[in-house]
Amino acid sequence: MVNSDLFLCVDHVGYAVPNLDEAITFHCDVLGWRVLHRERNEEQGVEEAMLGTGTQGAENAQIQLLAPLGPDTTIGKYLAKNGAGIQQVAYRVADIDAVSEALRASGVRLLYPEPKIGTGGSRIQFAHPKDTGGILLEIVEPAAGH
Ligand code: MC0
Repeated sequence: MVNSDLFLCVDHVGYAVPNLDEAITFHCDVLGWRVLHRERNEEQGVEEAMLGTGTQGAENAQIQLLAPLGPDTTIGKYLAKNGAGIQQVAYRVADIDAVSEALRASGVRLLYPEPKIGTGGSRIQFAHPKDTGGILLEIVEPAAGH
C-alpha cells in the first residue's frame, strides 16, 4: 500500500478536446474561468491548457484541456476511438518515485520505466486503466515553485 501522506490532492482532470481554443472559449467566456498555464508538450503529443476558477487555490483541482498535435498521438487516437471527454484524472503526490515503487509493488502497471516531464516542468507517470478500475490515473509531482 502507498503511504497515504504521499498523496496530496486531486491535481487535475484531463479532457481530450479536438480544438484547444474552442474548449478554452467555453470555459472562459461561458463559465468565466481563466487560463492558468498553456504549453506544448511534443513528447506527449499535446497542446494543453490548465484552467482554474476565478478563486482558484493551490489545492483546487484544475481542468486540463488536451488537444492532439496529430492523429497518431495518444490524444488523437483517443478522440478517434472515444470522442471528446474525460481522458484522465491526476493525483498530486509528494514523491513520485516512492509512489511509483509502492504501486509497482502492489502489482499496478505503470506506463513508463521512469517519470516523464509534464505540465509546468512537473514529473508525471501513468497507471494503466486496466489496473485502476477503468480510469487512466496520472500521478504528478509538481516542479518546485510551480
Ligand atoms: C485506453 N483505455 C482507457 C483509456 N485509454 N480507459 C480509460 N481511460 C483512458 N484514457 C482502455 C481502452 O478502453 C481499452 O480497453 C484499453 O485501455 C486499450 O486501449 P487502446 O485504445 O488500445 O489504447 P492504447 O493501449 O493504445 O493506449 C492507452 C494508454 C495510452 C493508456 C496506454 O493512452 C497512454 O499511453 N496514455 C498515457 C499518456 C497520455 O495519456 N498522454 C496524453 C496526456 P478495452 O477493454 O477496450 O481493451 S499528456 C499529459 O497529461 C501531460 C501533459 C500532463 O498532465 O502534464
